[in-house]
Amino acid sequence: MTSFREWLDWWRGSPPLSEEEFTAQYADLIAAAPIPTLWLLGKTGSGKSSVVRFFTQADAVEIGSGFRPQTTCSSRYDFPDAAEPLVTFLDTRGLGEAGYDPTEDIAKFSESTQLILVTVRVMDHALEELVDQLRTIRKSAPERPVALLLTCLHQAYPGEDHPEVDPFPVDGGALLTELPPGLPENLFRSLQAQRQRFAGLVDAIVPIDLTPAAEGFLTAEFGGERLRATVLQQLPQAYRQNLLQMEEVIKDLKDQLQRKTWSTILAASSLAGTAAAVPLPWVDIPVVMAIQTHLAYRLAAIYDQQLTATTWAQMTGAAGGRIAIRMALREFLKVIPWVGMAANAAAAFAYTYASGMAWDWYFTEIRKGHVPQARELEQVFKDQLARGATLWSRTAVEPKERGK
Ligand SMILES: Nc1nc2c(ncn2[C@@H]2O[C@H](COP(=O)(O)OP(=O)(O)O)[C@@H](O)[C@H]2O)c(=O)[nH]1
Ligand SMILES: [Mg+2]
Repeated sequence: MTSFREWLDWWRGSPPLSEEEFTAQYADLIAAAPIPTLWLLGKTGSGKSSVVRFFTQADAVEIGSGFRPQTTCSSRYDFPDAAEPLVTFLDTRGLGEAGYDPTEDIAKFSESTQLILVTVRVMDHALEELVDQLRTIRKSAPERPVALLLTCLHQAYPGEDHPEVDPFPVDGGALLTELPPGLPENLFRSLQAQRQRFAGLVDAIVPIDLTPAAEGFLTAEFGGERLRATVLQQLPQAYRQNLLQMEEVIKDLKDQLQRKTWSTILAASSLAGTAAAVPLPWVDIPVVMAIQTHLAYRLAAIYDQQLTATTWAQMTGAAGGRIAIRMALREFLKVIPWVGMAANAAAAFAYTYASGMAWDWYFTEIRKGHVPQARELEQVFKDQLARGATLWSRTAVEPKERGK
């Protein structure tokens, strides 16, 4: 199955999976997918939830209710949801508090986390226990990167705004070996002390101030770009793609409902890409079709709409017909320089993305009282197919790196 054209033909003609087959393959697929898992360690109030909010734009209530307990001191938050996450955060609140023993968490999370983010208020120097626990955790997996986030910078210059020009580097591997000149005295001394305290235990140091807009600072996400750059640089290559796609597609979305549906579409597309890219003994391409079907039902549920036989027929006409396939070929040959499995992954991603976005558009129009025509639907599908293909080629790692 090397030729892209062959693959598309076969994909279109393959029989659908039974629900049991799907459930079984799906579990393997989720396990194989490069879904980044960030382990947040820090005292209560040090900014862990603020980091989750920064990356997901989910509101405090959504984040609060989304956490699910895992161990005595840790819980996890899957975005956009636990069934098909794009990114997962582990929150370990016990650190720095008497009696926390990291052994249980090390055993449970060592295999499944690719990056540790330690959150510390820059002016907090009661950190002996935290440092001890981090040392133990670091020893358990020395190759897993650790970034130290120094939060609440403004506490070093109370009553003042952040400097107009951010004095710290955006470089995601910075260890602040040279502090920029002209810092407020308090901040300078605290940064120096933190740097010494965590020397050898962290791979990057990131000064940030993620502030609720209501607090009135000029820059609400001071150092946000630095945080993003650090996470992207420190994560293993294969795990970056979801975060890059989130940045392109949902970062600036104001509409909460659309943020929910678009991230659900991204998660499904990403899984479809994995299904085509990672050779798993018994996960096969029909699972991609099943992912698309399930996605349609999930979107319908979010929009509180019914999926009728008529809407199915309309959508299949727009997304599954000869024209769509020809369009797909043309679009992919333009933007996808890869062949074989890598091209198949791109196709599975873009195809799922386009069908999800077409459904999303359909439900949105229905809500507005407009019943979409087949031609309109076809146009939306075509546009989104091109968008999906571009999105993939801009964010995918080199094929040889995938699955590492
Ligand atoms: N100004 C400012 N407030 C912060 C920062 N980090 C956290 N906070 C605030 O401190 C409180 C606790 O933060 P949270 O993220 O919930 O900490 P967690 O307990 O570690 O999850 C919240 O009111 C946040 O808005 C920061 O960098 N700057
Ligand atoms: Mg929290």
